Amino acid sequence: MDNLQTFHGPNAGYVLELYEKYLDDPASVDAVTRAVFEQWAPEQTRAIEAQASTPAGPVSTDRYGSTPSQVADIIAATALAHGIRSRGHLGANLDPLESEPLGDPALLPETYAIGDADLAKLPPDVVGGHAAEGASNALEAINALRAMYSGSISYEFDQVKSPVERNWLRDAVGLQLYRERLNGSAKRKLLQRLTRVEVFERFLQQIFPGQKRFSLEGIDVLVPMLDEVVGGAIESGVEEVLIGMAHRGRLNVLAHVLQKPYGAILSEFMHMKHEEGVPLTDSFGFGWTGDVKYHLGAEHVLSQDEAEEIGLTPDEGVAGSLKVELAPNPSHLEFVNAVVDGMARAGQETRDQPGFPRRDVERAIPVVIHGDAAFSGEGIVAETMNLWNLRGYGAGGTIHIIANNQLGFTTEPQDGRSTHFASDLAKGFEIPVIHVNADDPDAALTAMRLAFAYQDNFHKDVLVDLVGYRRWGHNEGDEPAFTQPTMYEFIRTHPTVREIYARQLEQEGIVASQEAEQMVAEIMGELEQARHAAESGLHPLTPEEANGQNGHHDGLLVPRALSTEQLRRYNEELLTWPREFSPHPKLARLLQRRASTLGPEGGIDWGQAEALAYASILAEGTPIRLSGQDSERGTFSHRHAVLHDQRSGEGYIPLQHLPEACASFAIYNSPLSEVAVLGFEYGYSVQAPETLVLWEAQFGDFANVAQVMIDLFMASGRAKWRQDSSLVLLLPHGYEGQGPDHSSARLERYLELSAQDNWRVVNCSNAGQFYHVLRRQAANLKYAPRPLIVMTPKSLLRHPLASTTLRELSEGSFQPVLDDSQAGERAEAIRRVVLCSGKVAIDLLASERRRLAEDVAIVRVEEYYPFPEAELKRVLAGYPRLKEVAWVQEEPQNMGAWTYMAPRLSALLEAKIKLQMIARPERTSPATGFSDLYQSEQDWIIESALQSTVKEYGGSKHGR
Ligand SMILES: Cc1ncc(C[n+]2csc(CCOP(=O)(O)OP(=O)(O)O)c2C)c(N)n1
Repeated sequence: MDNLQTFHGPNAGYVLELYEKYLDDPASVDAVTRAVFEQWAPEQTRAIEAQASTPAGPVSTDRYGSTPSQVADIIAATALAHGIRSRGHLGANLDPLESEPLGDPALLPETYAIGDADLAKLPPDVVGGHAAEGASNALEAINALRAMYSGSISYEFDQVKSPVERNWLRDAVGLQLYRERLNGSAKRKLLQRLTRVEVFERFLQQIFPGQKRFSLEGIDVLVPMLDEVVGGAIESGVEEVLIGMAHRGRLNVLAHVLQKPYGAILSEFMHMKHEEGVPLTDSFGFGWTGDVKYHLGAEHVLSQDEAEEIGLTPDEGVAGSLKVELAPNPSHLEFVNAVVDGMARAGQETRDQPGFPRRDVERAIPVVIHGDAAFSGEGIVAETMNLWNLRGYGAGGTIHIIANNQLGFTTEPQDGRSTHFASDLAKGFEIPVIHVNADDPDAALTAMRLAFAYQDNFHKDVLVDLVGYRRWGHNEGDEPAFTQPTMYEFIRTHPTVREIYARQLEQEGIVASQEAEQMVAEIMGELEQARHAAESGLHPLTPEEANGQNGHHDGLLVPRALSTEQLRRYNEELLTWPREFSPHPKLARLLQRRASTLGPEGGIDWGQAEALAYASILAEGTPIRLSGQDSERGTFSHRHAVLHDQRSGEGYIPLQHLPEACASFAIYNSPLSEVAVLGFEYGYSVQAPETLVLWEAQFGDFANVAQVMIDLFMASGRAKWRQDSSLVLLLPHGYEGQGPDHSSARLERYLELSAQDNWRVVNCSNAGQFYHVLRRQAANLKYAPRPLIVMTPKSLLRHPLASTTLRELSEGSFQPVLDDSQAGERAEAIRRVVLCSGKVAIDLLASERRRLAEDVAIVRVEEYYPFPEAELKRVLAGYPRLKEVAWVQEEPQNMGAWTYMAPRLSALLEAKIKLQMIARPERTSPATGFSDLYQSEQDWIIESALQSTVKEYGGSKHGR
């Protein structure tokens, strides 16, 4: 077989693969190939094996031409077919702007030294699959294959690790399972839909020229694609579709997918005529300042008529069964992704039984629409995609759509990403990718159907890269030709997808020549009517808006007190595990210490108080979800919520086995991410308002990696979008000489964001206070939902002065201010009150110098926000001869609570009382990296606080 020389590297590999298949089962290859292999001798196989190990190189046509053979042609045709199946996307016609695809030698017949004439002589079976069906030769089959894999739709599946899924995907494409042949009426409906999308944008452009609307035009087909998801969801019995998307096309999605009335959108535009961002009135008191219209969310329960409009037949459309929700989001691109996944996860879980929540992934599906520039550029995208297969964070398969208009504001892909496709990042997460040309509505709907079916079958993430263009500038006030002149020259004369589709339907005789224009006129008329209606009335204020209370209450509900017997029972149950279960003996001993702390002498530490709080909350029917890095054990080895059997490694979670518990307890070690995890937990808490959701930072300062979630969702979501969350942040905080980055949880960040009753910020100085604040949070989930920010301790976790007693847990309640219990009888003698919080308070209380400082009282501010004005006044009034109040903090002056406390204390203190401040000097870094400097600073703080006159900072030999 001379012609074997023509096979190099991969080509020879194919021969072997086929030959091996043949040896295994002769029937597994087609008849022609089988006939050839039947004549092969073993030495020919060896020759091929030798060739398979040599590098691939171009095959000389001469050489090939001089040694044509049936085998060579079969192998070449098979290899070409394989090339098209696996690399077709590189040659696909994906760009409505008609750029050349990247191309690849694997797609070219000449790479395999075969021509059309040779292919035409071969049977179609050599190409195989669905492409071969109905073809009369291999050339026709190859052409059919090209249309399938390199047409206006193409696929990347090789990154999918599961062979079952890969085969499913290949079959779905090969057998064209999701390419529906639409009948005439379905095509008309689709044209009607595309007309709505386009006319809506055109109308806004006409009436409000230059106003930002972030038009969808160029990727209009996104709306019918979302219809496809909604239709699929109804058919699959999904209860909720949760959508996250940025500005692009949002108004269109609001109008047509969320069914927000045209009139409501138009009146928002009219209002914005005056001044963007100014709310209807500025007197909203406790928390409603609004957001621009393209950030707002919406909810909609689909009606029967709407189901029919998107093509569902009456018997399919189960009216009222599906809620579609668009999450509100800030300008900050892509951050909503994690929030939406968290919402979907919450929607899938039932939490009214002990143990982990029960999950039904069919109940809610997340759909996230990305920008092409943002998808590649923003790290939150990768962090969120990493969640999909994690026990605690999987959202049951997110459907991703890249609304790929090939520009990011003015930046072109070659400046915006290092990879060829906008979607390439997803491949690292084993997510199948479908690329599709946005000017081909049939292909776009096929892509969406396939994506939905994959999600529905496997409950894993899937991505559609919808390649289109942007008809206008980034926003409508922009001139795109400043920066992309040639692109926009092309776009100017490029027909819209509606026009393209209308022409196609006219040619097919499905619509008459004037009908498409008639559709335009009708929808224009509808919009015109909506405009008149909107002009005649502005939004009325709701009573909540009008009275400015917006969910604000002057006090919070106080949780029910628990008897000591009840708490003892919980304690006992938490220290019980199955007889055959054996945790680490040292840990078992450590935990059993918790049995000895219930007497009057106390000793209940942080971990124990926390566990008792959770037990009591679960017994009251409130579910709990706690996550964070290493939170199961606790970074400081203090929680041990999950025990591990020393033989099997199996986990046991006592809080899931409490006999009294009547709600779920979920606890997860999170991946090493702050922003995605915190966003996820925020979303979860929004969607599961009855659940106490807690996120714990490893050290408090790492929370600034998630600053976007804190600023734009937690702190202001309620004021902008009326989005309620009761998410709790546990932020380890305190100066213990560990250097700049493990000391401060940057309390100042939370305090500067505190306003309009947006959340609660506490720094508890003992375990009892922590227990009570958790219980207070749980008791107010419905009545006054607000996030809770807790500075949590490290060394105080086990400090005797920070421990509590059973009686305190049973009889006490959370105190925003703790007076000095030892100063009561010396009240007349007190000249100075030291105000402080958290760990420094314990340092002061524990100091030797305290005995000498007889005229000093140490008062702890346990709650910063809401500012405990009345409590502070009451406590200070107990010291009638007070001369000065010193605010003491470990943080530098420009950090910590000082800048928050100073004006508030000044306003509260009588003029004759001096306000002092004791803190480290202003610094750029929260703490020193030198332990001796740390210690001398700390000594200076304690020493200065516990004497009557505050010395200038200078206690350190290192100086300022
Ligand atoms: C985190 C963040 N950085 C910067 C911006 C400013 N910005 C708004 S839109 C935009 C371009 C986005 O491009 P792309 O993701 O492709 O979406 P498109 O607007 O093209 O639909 C930029 C840079 C932003 N909104 N968010």
